[in-house]
Amino acid sequence: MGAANFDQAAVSKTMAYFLRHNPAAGGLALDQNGWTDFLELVGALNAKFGVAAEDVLEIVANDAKRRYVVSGGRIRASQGHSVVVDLQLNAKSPPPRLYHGTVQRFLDSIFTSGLLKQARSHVHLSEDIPTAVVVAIRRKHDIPAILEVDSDSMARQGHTFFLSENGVWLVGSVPPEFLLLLEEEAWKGK
Ligand code: HQG
Repeated sequence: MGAANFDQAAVSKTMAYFLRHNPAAGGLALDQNGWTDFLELVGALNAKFGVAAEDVLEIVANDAKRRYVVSGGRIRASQGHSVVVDLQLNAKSPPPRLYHGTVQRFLDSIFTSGLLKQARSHVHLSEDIPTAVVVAIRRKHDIPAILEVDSDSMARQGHTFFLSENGVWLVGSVPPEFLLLLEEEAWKGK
């Protein structure tokens, strides 16, 4: 416990890879709702990083984005999958505006085709600008861009929104007419 003798970020990246994208790489299988046996995941991580169950639980508990849920001896990622899973989320009416962090070099394409889910199962949106800024600046070598989404009009026009267990708003796509590029003054320093 405490000062871990393994790289927590590296373990968490591998957890995300197994639980969202490639369970077979860890000798794991996800059920249709995205769950896998917690101790089997620990076994796969132990083989790679020498971690124990309590280390993995600590990573789950400390995860700033609450990416993982442990329940009934199982674990799953709350969102971000590229493999097909049914998270059994209920459709939810969104707040009037949502935000998406991206980078400038994608903007031409985004304003032509809209926001597309790319490799993931949904487009990811946040309720607040600071979260979108964090998403944008993680692409370190690019210039951040923050988009405001008119989720109010989208919902009125029949687009279905979901809220993940860890507070990420999910939607299938966002057509360009619902997007507004925010001026830097609107988000810089937030
Ligand atoms: C962009 C991380 C060109 C989109 C983050 C994004 C987030 C387009 C990229 C979470 C496009 C997809 C999700 C279009 C969308 N043309 N580019 N038409 N439509 N894009 O990683 O939202 O650490 O799949 O803007 O912090 O960046 O993994 O999505 O830049 O919360 O938990 O295509 O992933 O969280 O990239 O990130 P991603 P995202 P974790």
